[in-house]
Amino acid sequence: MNRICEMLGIRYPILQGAMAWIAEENLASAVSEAGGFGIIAAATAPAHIIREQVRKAKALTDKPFGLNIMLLSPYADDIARLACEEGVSAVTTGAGSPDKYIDMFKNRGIKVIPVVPSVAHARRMERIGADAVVAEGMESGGHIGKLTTMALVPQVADAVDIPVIGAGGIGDGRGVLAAFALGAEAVQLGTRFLVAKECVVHQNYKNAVLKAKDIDTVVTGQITGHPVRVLKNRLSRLFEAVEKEESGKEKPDLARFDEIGVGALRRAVIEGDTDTGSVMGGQIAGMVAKEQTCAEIIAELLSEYRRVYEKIGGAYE
Ligand code: TUI
Repeated sequence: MNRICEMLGIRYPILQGAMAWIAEENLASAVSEAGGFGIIAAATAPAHIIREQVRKAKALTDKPFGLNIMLLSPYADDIARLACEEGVSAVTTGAGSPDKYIDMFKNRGIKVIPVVPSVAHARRMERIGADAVVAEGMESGGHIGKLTTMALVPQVADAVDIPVIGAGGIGDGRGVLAAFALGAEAVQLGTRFLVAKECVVHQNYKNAVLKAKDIDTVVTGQITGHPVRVLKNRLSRLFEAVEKEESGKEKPDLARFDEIGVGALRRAVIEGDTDTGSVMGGQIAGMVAKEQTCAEIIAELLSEYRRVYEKIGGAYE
C-alpha cells in the first residue's frame, strides 16, 4: 500500500500505459481485474467510440480504471467531457498540458495524472492541482520527451511532493524495483502489456515485439517536434530518409511527415501491416519474450521484484 494505491483504489502500484489504438476495454479491464490500473487510450478517436469502450470496461470489471487523453487529438475537449460524464476514476494525459481541464476533473473527484517529460512540467502540474505525475523517459514507445527514465524520475521526485509514477524502459521486476529506488511510488508499463493475451492488437504486431532485439527501436520525427519511438521497419527507414532530405533544406517541408504518417498506426494495429505500418514500441521490447495474461504479468513483476529486493536489499557493508 502506498499513496498511489490509495489514490486509485488498486492493490498493486502498476499502471498499464495508454497505447494509442491498442489500449481498449479488454486490456484495461484485465489489468484492473488483476489488481493493477488499466487505462483506455482515447488517442485520436472521436468521443462516441471511447464512450462505448468505457461502458464495456465497466461491464467487464467493477474495479477502477482510467482514461488517457492525448492532447494533440482534435477530440480532446470531447474526451475530457466524456471522462466527467462517465465518471472514470482517473485521467492521465499525454503529449501536452492538461491545464484547461484540471478544474473540471477535480470538481468531479476525478484524479488527474499528467505525463511529464521534464521537471519544469512536473512542477507546473503540481502547482495547478495534479494529483500525481507520470515521469516518462525516452525509452518508451510512441511520442517521447528527451530525458531517460534514469535521469528524469529522481529529478522529478525531488522537485514535487505529489507521487511520481515511473515509466519508460520498465519491462520486468528489476525495472519496477529500479523505478522505486529512483523515487517512484508506482510504475507504468506499455510494451510489456502490449503482448498480453487480453490485448487485442494484431498478432503480427505482438510478434514484432516478441522477436525484437535491444537495438530494434528507433526515434523518428525529431524534426517535426513530435519524436516517436517505433520498431524499425520499412516505414521507419522511409521516415529517416525523408528526415535526412528535409533537414538539409532551409525550409523543411513538414507536411511530408503527416502524409507518410497518416493511418500508419492503424495499419499496424488493426491490419497487422508491420512493414509499412507504425509499430510503436519501447526499448524493452527486446526483453519481452512471451505472451501472458495480465494477471501472470503482474504476478511475475511482483515475484521478480521481491527476489531482486531480497538479493540487493540488505545494507551495503
Ligand atoms: O503521449 C505519449 N505517448 C504517445 S501519444 C501517441 S499518439 C501520437 N502519434 C503521433 C504523434 C504524436 C502522438 C503515441 N504515443 N506519452 C506521454 C508523453 N507526453 N510523452 C511526452 C509528453 C509530453 C510532451 C510535451 C507531455 C507534455 C509536453 O508538454 C508540452 C507543453 O506544451 O508544455
